[in-house]
Amino acid sequence: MRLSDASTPRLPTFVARPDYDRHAQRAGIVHLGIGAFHRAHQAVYTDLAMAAGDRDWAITGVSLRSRQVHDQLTPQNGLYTVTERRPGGDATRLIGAVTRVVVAPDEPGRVVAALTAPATRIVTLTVTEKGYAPNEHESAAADAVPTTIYDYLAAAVVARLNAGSSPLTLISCDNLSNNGRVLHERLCARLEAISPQHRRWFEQAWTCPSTMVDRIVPATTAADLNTIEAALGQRDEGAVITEPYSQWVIEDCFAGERPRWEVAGAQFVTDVKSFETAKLRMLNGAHSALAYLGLARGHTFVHQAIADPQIEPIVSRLMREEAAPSIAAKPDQQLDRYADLLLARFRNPALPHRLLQIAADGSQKIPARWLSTLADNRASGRQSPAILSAIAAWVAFVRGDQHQVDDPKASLLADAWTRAGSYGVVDVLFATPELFEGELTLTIHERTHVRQFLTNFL
Ligand code: CS2
Repeated sequence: MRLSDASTPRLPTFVARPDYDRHAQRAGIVHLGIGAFHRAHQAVYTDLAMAAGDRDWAITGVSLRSRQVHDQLTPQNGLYTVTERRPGGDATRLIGAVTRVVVAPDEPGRVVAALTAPATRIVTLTVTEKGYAPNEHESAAADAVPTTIYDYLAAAVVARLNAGSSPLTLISCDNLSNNGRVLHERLCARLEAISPQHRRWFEQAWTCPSTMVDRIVPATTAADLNTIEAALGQRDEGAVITEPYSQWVIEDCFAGERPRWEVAGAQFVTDVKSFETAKLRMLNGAHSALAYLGLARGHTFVHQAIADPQIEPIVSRLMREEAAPSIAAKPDQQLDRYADLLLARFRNPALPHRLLQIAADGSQKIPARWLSTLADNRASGRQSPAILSAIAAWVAFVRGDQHQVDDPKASLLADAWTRAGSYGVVDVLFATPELFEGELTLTIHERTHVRQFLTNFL
């Protein structure tokens, strides 16, 4: 039996479920990039806000590329379960907030219609770091078929102003520093090329709060789906598995109404910067280091890599002695305690998290995770040997002889190896602006260190 509206009465009683009339809710949110992370994070907050009495915040999920989530959720009327893995046992909740999934390349017009609908007040995005790459053709005709987030959002600005509809709040939920500002600036540039009048309205009335999002969500495996099916007595093709921990810190600047996400623990603050920098540099910085150091030493999962006595001290140092001193922490932000909490989360053996999943898209991730920490430390005269060693593990990884390199710059990286070999590759990657620019390149001294560390990984 497949999970659906009709099957929910037969779910076991341990499954918590929405008690609002989900099909009576209008869609107030359009989400771009409906992957596992959104389903285990923002959709849960919205579901809990509606369970607490908020209305008309159903989510229209948009897949910008593949049909997979559509095919998983549509036969299930948008329903899916979230299972929190705890050492002491699982907790499962049925999520009712997603009522529709649209595949953008198949039906771009429906995506624009959802963004333009008067009931829509918020757009959330999880499109990964590479999803924010600026449009290569800023001057693309306004009536061309949309493909990027900027195409869709610009079309929404134009259509909403022309229809006299309300402005929207656009919330980036990706691991980018200043995610709201990046989105705002790049969308402004796109709009300017279309029409200065629409750009002005966007700047005056729409908002792009910056956010810090945190929850570890490993990709669901076929074995996970079978385990969940055995527990539920029903097949849930859209199931997601995550940790109990969840955090969402949102800059409090909304263009209009919002759900009371605080009922589910979201924090609204005037400035997310210190939360965001701590999360990117400590959690994500440690994660990427675990990925490349761990894969180099033959591990598969995060909890195995953090248990390796050759790796744990490097990761611990990276968090406590390299990242933490670079963060302008708030008085009540205890970064040492934060590092302890992160180590405990990484050690959770109930949630196997593949290092290869984290290793993907390194060229897009390491600027915010390592290179800006390194630049700040350099400017303050602090050494960053743990980061330099992690960089060496990344350089070895992108050679691609042990694992497939899943990265938008994979061919440029492979090329650098072919052209320069193990002696010159560090210079090609870190001394020319092809990949990383400005202060994100490395000094001669730092490159020498990386080259020395690299010999350990070859
Ligand atoms: C991970 C993140 O895949 C990755 O790059 O570092 O997805 C990480 O699990 C989340 O940011 C945790 O909030």
